[in-house]
Amino acid sequence: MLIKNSRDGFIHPLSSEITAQAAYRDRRAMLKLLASGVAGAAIASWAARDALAQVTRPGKLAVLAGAKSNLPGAVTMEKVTDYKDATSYNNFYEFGTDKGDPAQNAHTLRPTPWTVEVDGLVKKPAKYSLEDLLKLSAQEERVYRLRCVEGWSMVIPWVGYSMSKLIEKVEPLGNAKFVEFISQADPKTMPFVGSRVLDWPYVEGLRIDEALHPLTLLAFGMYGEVLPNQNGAPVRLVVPWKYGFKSGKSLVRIRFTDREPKTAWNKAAANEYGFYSNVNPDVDHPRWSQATERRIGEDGLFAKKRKTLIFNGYEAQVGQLYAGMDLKKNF
Ligand SMILES: Nc1nc2c(c(=O)[nH]1)N[C@H]1C(S)=C(S)[C@@H](COP(=O)(O)O)O[C@H]1N2
Ligand SMILES: [Mo]
Repeated sequence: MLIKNSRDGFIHPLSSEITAQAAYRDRRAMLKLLASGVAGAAIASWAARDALAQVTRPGKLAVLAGAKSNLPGAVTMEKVTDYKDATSYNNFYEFGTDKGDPAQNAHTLRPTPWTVEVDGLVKKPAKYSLEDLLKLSAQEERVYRLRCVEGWSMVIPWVGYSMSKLIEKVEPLGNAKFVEFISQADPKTMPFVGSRVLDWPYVEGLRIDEALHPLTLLAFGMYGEVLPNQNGAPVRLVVPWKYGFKSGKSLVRIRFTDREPKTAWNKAAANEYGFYSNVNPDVDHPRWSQATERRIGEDGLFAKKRKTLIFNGYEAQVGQLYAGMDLKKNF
């Protein structure tokens, strides 16, 4: 159900009614979705995945099926990173700063129930339940490279749809120039929220044309399954031509603004993490080179480092967004 803001004249359902009937309705909604086979994709709600597991595949998570994307650049032929590596080597500072911390600690994240508030400079602000977001558009699988600013990369088959689908729904106003992506910051379920590494919540931002670019993915799953908690369940962004930190996890709010958002990493160290943060082998991080990268899973003794590509290899798709800009100044 789409819970619209009451200022639009829509009324919030009683919260007691939501909690009392949540389990039943989620299950029913999920079964309906599965039966309707939305765009050929089986979509499971998080709330109901245990129920689904019992019904269809004992012991396994519900499968988030997605047809392979036809979007130019959205699927690479490179070897996909092992699931184990992609789910045990993570950055998710809300759960600790070591690469193994999120896999250890993120079991306390509560991806259900979940709502994402979309507001700011839009004609139709709304709170979307996870189920509504899942229904908004057909899911597709996109195999993207993701390049971390720290010098490593992975190749991950994400499942989701273009962020532009959601943007079109809320109808941004003419003066909306930027989009702010705000992650959940719940000290009860996220043990490192409150630590002083970052100013919480984790905030990221894009220019609106970057957010509208079809490659910008709103992701709900990976490897054909719902997102594991440590990878940003239940919904995150994936912006494949930018350093990994631009891809905010566990999003709860998406806000349209007329000013460049103050992002968490830019606030922490403006000289190290610019607003754009496009992958660029020619602009070194002040403390290390960005010319090469290590592909996770290939880090044996004789593993060659790979050359980092401008825009992470997506220049043909996104280069024109930055025509005429000095990429060394706007790093
Ligand atoms: N909320 C939140 N989102 C985040 C981060 C984080 O610490 N908190 N880390 C970012 C960084 S630095 C990277 S490289 C990617 C890692 O995503 P992955 O663990 O799914 O590979 O998530 C990004 N999104
Ligand atoms: Mo990163």
